[in-house]
Amino acid sequence: MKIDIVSIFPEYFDVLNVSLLGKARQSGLIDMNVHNLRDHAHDRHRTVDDTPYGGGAGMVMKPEPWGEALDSILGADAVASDDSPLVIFPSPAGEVFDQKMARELSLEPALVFGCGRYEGIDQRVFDHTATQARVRLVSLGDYVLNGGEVAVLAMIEAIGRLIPGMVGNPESLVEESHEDGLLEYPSYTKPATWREREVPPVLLSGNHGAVDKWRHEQQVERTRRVRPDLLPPDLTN
Ligand code: 6GU
Repeated sequence: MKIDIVSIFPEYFDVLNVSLLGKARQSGLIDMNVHNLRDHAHDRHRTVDDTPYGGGAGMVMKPEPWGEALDSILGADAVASDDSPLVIFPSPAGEVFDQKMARELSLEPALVFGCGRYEGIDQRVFDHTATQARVRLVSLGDYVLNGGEVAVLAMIEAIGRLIPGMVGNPESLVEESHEDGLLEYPSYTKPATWREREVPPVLLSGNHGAVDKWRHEQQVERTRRVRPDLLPPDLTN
């Protein structure tokens, strides 16, 4: 998978050189390039923002540096089609990111992330980019971050670990929270007693059927308690 990131803080993405994602880059599974938006601002101060038309608080990111940066990645003459790269603008005004979206995005050959700061990016950047590529605005959830960088780190971690060839044990991917729509069951390891707390006896029983049943019950109970909004209709009540 090819990943391009545009940001005024490229250092945020240095962390993607470590751990599993770092290995995926070294192995060539992920080809990632981070671009500094300021390289596309040509005034003396390399300005990327300005005051909003119509007034109001904060600053808006100017369209020209964004246009030049995205042209350099997509090609200035690119025409949007089903085969175009997918450009994701992290935004609290976007559709909410979830495991299903992470799965979809892990199948994309080319992703571009455009990280806005300040009060946002001039709307014409989204409208113009949609003529050159596929565009989605994506939010991490209902809270406000100062910019898209941290959101993109989270998205890349969620997407990257789903790319075929990424995780050592593919089973560990399906047995997690959200993959089956429920939260995950509690896990235990040795010792069997710790600070007078016992591991649930069923897990020591060797009865795999009983273990599976117990784990599923735990998933349903936990989901009902913490995230009732996730419960499928047949498990509601
Ligand atoms: Cl994707 N961006 C920003 N700036 N804030 C957010 C977000 C994204 N998702 C939740 N809050």
